Amino acid sequence: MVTARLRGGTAEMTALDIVFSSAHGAQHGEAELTDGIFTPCYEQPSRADRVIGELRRRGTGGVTKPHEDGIRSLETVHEQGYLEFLETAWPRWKAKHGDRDALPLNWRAPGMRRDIVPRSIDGQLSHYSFDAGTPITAGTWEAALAAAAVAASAQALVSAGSRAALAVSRPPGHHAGRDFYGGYCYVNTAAIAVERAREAGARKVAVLDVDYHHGNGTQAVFWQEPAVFTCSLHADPRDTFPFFSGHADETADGTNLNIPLPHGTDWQSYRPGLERALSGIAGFAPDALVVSLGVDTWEGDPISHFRFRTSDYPGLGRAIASARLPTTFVLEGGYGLEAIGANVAGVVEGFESV
Ligand code: OKP
Ligand code: ZN
Repeated sequence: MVTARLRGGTAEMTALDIVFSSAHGAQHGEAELTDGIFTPCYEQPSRADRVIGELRRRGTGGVTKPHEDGIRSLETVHEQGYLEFLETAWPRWKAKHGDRDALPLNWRAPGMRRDIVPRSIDGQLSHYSFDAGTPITAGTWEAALAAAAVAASAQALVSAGSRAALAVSRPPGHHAGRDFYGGYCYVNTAAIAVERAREAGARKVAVLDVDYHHGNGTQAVFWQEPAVFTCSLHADPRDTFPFFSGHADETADGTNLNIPLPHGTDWQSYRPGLERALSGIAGFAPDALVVSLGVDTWEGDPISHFRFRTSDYPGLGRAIASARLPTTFVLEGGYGLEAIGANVAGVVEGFESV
């Protein structure tokens, strides 16, 4: 099949490889702090269940369970001390405060110490997090392990010769850094895919982040890594979370490209930025592409302000396919439950149609 593609053949259609684990459901947070009140978590199990349900209904691809090891995959990206914190945070919190989700209550001000990790679980939550929207629950570690394994497995299939794969992973990952969590993200699944591709021999890898929010975690993970080009289109951080990252002048000596866009951006006004991103990627000449696929750009998304229609997503997939690279899609955001499945399916089906 790879040969047919290199010849430009169209006769053989390879079905998309989809990787999914029902263990994502272990992460089921109760509430996040939003707009001054505790609101039910937008990042909830039905998101991935809707996506996999729609993909199965359409027959978009073959669905497999992860075959890679979660811990080993996590260790390629995250600091050991951070992973130890993440694994033990829930039992330590529960022993101290009881059976309710763990949320931080304060963060350091500029100039305060960051070289000494607090001893108490409360201090450690503050030390390793950057928002109050990302609860650590009884199932966070299990779900994070599964998400890592799903992302690594999707990449392993692509590295073994598949044209493309989709990691239906949850919780999302692009806000998580080597040693911090926030923005509904605990472990950086896209970064794990990048490292898996490099292990398999890719010399240069590009990340294209099309989630509505800036992928600050992914940018931070690879900031000092010239073999990985990171690129994100997102709502201008002057207006939107994560607020302190995602500006156009963050270039990392040419290996990072940020394209901030105004609220109200629709598919037509998004396209020139996407073309810039794709030329940036082409100029870097990577061996593989990882796409942080958030569909919170949808017009009905409850926490976002772009105006993509469901019928626009196949065009996004076709544009990504024009990069002509082995491609691993990793699920990020998208909180409009009624459309998340159709929007994700639209992207990967558009990609497959090219
Ligand atoms: C995660 B991903 C809503 C506040 C939301 C956190 C957003 C995290 C998005 N009022 N704050 O990039 O989709
Ligand atoms: Zn997002």
